[in-house]
Amino acid sequence: GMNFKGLLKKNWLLIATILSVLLGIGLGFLVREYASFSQLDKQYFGFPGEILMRMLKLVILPLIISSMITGIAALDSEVSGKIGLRAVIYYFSTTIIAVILGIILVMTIKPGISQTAEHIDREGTTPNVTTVDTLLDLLRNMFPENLVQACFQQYKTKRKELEPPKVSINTTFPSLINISIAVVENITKDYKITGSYSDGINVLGLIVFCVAFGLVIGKMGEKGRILLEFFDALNEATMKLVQIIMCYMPVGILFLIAAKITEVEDWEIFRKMGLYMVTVLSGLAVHAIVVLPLIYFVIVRKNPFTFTLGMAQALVTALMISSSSATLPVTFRCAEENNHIDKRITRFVLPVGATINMDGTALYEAVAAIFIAQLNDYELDVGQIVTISITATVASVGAAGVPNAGLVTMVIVLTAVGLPASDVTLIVAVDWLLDRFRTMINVLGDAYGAGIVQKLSKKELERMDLMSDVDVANPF
Ligand code: DAS
Repeated sequence: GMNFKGLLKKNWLLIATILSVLLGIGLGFLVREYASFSQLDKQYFGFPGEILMRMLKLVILPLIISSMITGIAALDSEVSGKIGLRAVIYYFSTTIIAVILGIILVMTIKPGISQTAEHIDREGTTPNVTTVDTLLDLLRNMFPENLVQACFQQYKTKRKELEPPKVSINTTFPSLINISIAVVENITKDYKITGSYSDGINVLGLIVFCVAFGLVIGKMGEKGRILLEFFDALNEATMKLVQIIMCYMPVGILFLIAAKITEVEDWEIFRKMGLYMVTVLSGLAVHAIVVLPLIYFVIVRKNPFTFTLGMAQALVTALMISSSSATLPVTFRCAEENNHIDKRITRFVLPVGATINMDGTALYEAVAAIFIAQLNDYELDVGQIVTISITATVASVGAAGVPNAGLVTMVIVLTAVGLPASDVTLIVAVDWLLDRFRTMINVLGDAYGAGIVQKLSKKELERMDLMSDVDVANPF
């Protein structure tokens, strides 16, 4: 239950956060107009915001580990399998709906047709990775070879361009052997695949490990209890820490947004890219206001907008910091405290969702790819549109919950239909803005998922409550 004081405090925080956004925008424009800042001073200006980001990122690791392990161990494996399956079905179907919605909108609005490509700067290169590379990396990251390393690095395939080899075929007597050598060399000539690690928590690997670990602990009986108690205490302590960090949030957000506004260099780009942004934003809006609430209403039979309102603090946070991973602590609090979702559900559905369920990103990737095709006067056939749907889904699963991740995985979608990967540069300029909104929808999708999976799993949860001699929501 929630007392009045708690309710007041939460609303106070939300009001303070929204006020800090408005103040930040005001301050940003004031500083822009009246202060002459050098590049270096700008960095100092954003410093309080940087501290907020650091604190949020700091708690991700203990939060994911403690919530996943206790969440899984508290469910018996048959039930957790069912809940997991329901979650995955929800993630997948809503992502596909988002992609289809995006495709319909971009094909109707046609933002890329009225513009001409000369307006846009086409410089720059992007890393050369294929769909297969990304899929394999996804699997590799699910099975980290080093658990400690997984806490700060993830595996990423890089391709290094090589000098084209000199293929010499004896043209007078081309034997089968030297023709096949030439073919093999031709296929492998351009790039050397180099495995490497890059910064960023390997959330997927940690999740896989925690699920397995939680299952094992749940089966261990008395001995497992010690570990369970430890992780449960860790979870509670981390959430207390989150509560403290959230008090600092209005200050951090004020400076984050103010600093961002002083940094924007080219407002003109917004006029140029206006229709494209309208397409993405209206798609995200329809998904958030119509699609998700409708699914929720049909299944849960409760007011979806009360649910969305309950997530407000998490949504504002996502909008401001454009990272679903870093928003996770706030998502947890809103889902559990305001929307009263069972901890056994949130502990599982939210961390996994923050990593693989990105409706906003999927919608954005589909729209952006077709927008780029339109800019290039490139006619897409049905097969290519299907390819875009599939790769946009893969790209959204593969994107980490960090700022601008979707822009990087965009390369997969473009190369899959033969569009130049370097065209990502066309949409870079406005990504800092679109990233915020798609992250907000990513977070909202995770929260709705928790609400829906809870409803679908009502029977199992009740049965567990009855059957168990201990209180399962709090097994200690
Ligand atoms: N901003 C990322 C997120 O946290 C994903 C993206 O870049 O699309 O959701």
